[in-house]
Amino acid sequence: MSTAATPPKVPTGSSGDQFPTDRLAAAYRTMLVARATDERCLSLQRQGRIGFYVPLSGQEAAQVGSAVALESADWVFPAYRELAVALVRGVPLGAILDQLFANGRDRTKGRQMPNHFGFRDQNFVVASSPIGTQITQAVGAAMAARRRRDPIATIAYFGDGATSSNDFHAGLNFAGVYRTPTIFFCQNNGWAISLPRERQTRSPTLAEKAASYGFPGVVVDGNDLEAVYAAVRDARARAVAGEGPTLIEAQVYRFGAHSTSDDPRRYRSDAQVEAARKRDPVHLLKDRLVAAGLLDDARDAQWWEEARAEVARAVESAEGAPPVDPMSFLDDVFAEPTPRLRAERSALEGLVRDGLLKP
Ligand SMILES: Cc1ncc(C[n+]2csc(CCOP(=O)(O)OP(=O)(O)O)c2C)c(N)n1
Ligand SMILES: [Mg+2]
Repeated sequence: MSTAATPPKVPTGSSGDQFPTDRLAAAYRTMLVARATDERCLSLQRQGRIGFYVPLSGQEAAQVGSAVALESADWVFPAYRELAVALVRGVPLGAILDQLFANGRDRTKGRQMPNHFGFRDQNFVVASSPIGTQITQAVGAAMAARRRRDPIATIAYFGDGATSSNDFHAGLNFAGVYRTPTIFFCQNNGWAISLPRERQTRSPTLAEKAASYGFPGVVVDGNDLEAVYAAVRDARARAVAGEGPTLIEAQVYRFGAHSTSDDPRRYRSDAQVEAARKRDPVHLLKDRLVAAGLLDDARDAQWWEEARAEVARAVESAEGAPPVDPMSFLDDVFAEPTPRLRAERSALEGLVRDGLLKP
């Protein structure tokens, strides 16, 4: 196993309107860890070692830039692609791998769909698969925070496809009427699985939909970490000042498949992907760091090695961890087990005792 150093965590919040220069390197290194996790998890899934994975390559700057702009007391309502947001929130990569392997350390006890993690300690709500449901939840939580005079914001992450959901309308309308402290962060990656952005809506931009709900909508280059940060910082300041919500459309591109269950070659051309890769957010930030005298090729190679080593350590540990205890399957259903649950538990005990149910 490699003994390479662990990449540093990027500090969040408590900063000005501009991305703090002294955090650029740590933000870049978080993006490398996210990219390296994608590379590794895609092959783990193909090898049958994990069941499912949702890659985020191409969306690292949008995710890291937005998450660094938040304060730790804020609440994150993700969709299912926000792995880099979780890392910035301080979620250990190992905890994410534990969920992907559904081992005995997995905080969702192996019951949740892979890649649908949530972390209470980091105010990172469990991922939402039904498109758009997290939008209304983020608005409700923001409303509650305001009633309690909690000076926080909530942020809902969703995609271009989610702007066609019922919950998008319900959430943004309610947020506009009640001026809730909510940041609507749309990562427009051009595709909702196989449905292209131009088939989603006739609106020239997604951001301008905010106007019909009575609050600002802004378009931002989602490949530009510092631009994303500034937009979210601004939206957060408005939110906690009682000025209401903001819709941010971060324009990005999904480089890989929608998920490991998808083959994007069936609906989009290699040429389109290659064109988008010319503005790879990882390369753009590398150029920025090199220009600032903070990075050279040798150090970049070392940081990549350290990112891949962190992923390797997390995979090795998660894969080697004990499995979920089958006797936990019936926990957490009711505070007091019902007679039927008690009967099912003793049947389960019998199966485990007879070796018919192995972890
Ligand atoms: C209510 C609902 N309808 C359909 C689906 C199937 N589905 C899963 S992901 C997805 C596309 C969502 O696209 P977008 O909002 O752009 O997010 P992205 O996956 O691009 O990040 C769809 C249609 C679902 N999960 N929930
Ligand atoms: Mg999309």
